[in-house]
Amino acid sequence: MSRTYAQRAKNFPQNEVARMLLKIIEQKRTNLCVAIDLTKKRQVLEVIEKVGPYVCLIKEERTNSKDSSGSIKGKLRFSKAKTHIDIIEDFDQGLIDELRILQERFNFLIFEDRKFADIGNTVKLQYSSGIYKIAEWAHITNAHPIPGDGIIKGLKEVGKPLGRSLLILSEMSSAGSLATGSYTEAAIEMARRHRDFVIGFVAGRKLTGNNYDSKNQADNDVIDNDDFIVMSPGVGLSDAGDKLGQQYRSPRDVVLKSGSDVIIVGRGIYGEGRDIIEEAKRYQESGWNAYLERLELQS
Ligand code: UP6
Repeated sequence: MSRTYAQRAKNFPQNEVARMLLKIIEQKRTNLCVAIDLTKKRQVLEVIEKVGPYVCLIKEERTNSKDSSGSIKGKLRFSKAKTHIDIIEDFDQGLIDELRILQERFNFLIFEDRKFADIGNTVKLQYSSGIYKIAEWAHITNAHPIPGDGIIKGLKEVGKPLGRSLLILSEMSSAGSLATGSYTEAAIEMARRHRDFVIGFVAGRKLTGNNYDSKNQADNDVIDNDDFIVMSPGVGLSDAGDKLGQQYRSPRDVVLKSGSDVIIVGRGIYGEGRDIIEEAKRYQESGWNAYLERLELQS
């Protein structure tokens, strides 16, 4: 039974992206993924520059832009960026080139939060083709399980030869989400059938092994042959939610009480009036301390 991020790398023998991510998290001591939901390429690059030292992953949204940052200095230490590439107004290959340079220079992974949801043949094309060619640059993307196994098979045909990985959306953070109960259970089974490509879940809590319960320490371990990386959105320290159904929990709740592995934070870091660097530090510390506390509980 493994507990630390580094120990768990061996649980993903078929998936280099998972091993890389776990190693980066441990090296940089951060389980923070920053979700960059901004509409201009320049804004995206500026946020990456600021949060770099504190994140393990950047979640990107599709952006277009010609201007290059040109001002990226120093050693960035994030392991993951989450994007939504299709919200970027000035998307062009220049952004992808910039992201690639940053990624190589500062050692982080990119998660395109595409949330694929169509039949296998269609998602294959959406993943490989069009303007964005997501498979060419995103280490990780994600899919809803609703179409059935075909969605994973289609994405796998494109992504696996390129060494890419997939997360399954088995729960959602928004109020009234239908992704609960037997839907979530079926999503877990689907992921288990495709361990060569699926590395984890977007969900609010640990879903495999014994359910995580901070009061019941015996149940906290990962089962090595059923290990998945859980990434949780809906994380905020200052707000309870937004006006459109988003619901926030603290990093401590998510990582310590619910046993999640990566916190995904967007507006909590770069929302209006926020000091991006200070907020990134605050979330990084909060997420990492919750993980250390979890390890202590387990020992
Ligand atoms: N996201 C959620 N909830 C989910 C799945 N994904 O919020 O169940 C994504 C959103 C956004 C980010 O698409 O990119 O996580 C959350 O951003 P926020 O911290 O600004 O609310």
